[in-house]
Amino acid sequence: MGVVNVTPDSFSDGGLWFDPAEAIERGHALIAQGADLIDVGGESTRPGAERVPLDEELRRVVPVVRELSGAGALVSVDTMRVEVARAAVEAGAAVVNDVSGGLADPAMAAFVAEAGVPVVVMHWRGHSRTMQDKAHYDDVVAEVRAELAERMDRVVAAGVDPESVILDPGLGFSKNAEHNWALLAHLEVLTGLGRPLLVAASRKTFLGRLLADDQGLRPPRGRDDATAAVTALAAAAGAWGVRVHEVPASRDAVLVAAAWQAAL
Ligand code: PMM
Repeated sequence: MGVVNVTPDSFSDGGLWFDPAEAIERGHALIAQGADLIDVGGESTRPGAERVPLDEELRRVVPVVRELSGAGALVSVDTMRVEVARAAVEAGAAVVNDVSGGLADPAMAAFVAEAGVPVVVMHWRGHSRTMQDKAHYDDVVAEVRAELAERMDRVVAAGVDPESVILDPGLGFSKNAEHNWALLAHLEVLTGLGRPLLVAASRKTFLGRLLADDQGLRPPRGRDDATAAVTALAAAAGAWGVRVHEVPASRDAVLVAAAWQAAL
């Protein structure tokens, strides 16, 4: 899954694809590089971010979804708002990626059920402004598993076909580096929920911390090789997909993992 953030302020690529024409071009480039799915988002969810007004999110996302879907791409819309999900699906989006797992907008699950599209249900505990205050766990792997199972049950109770649910541990969302590594090291506990698992480590701060030197954290664009390493390990551990900003190295990593698995 290649990321196109149509935002001025996302932590690693904010402003780069804010102009719709640039975002569309970026989406085409990611497909040419081997992305199977393009994730288009108009609201930054970096820690501390304020929410974007609905009209602005619609203005950012819908033209990009329409153009890329119209050109034959498989597009997911990264949104927590049912109005944006609805407009994006009408414009051709094939998947709804709701980082709140249906918690932010109580109407989301019923819409996804009605639209019959797959939905990414991510582990989330609250909006960006306060999410890091909720990064407290006794056993992060067991708690994320239990909360993801509960989110899945909620969307299924609203009518979503269980076969349409993709789960995501939500790396960095109410989680510190130690929590992220624990989740990555125990992906089998999450794939054990029986649904495809999406892993989105790309360029996140825990990688910057891993690669830090005396200048401080490695900046986001210096984290792509580490991202590809996570891709290889996640793929080998049975992840269904990875959400990344730079596609080529992760595409190759997926092929390596598949060949490795096939030879076992
Ligand atoms: N992370 C971000 C945005 N969208 N979607 C899913 N499913 N999982 C994630 O972990 C996730 C996401 C934040 O990263 P970005 O600002 O680079 O897009």
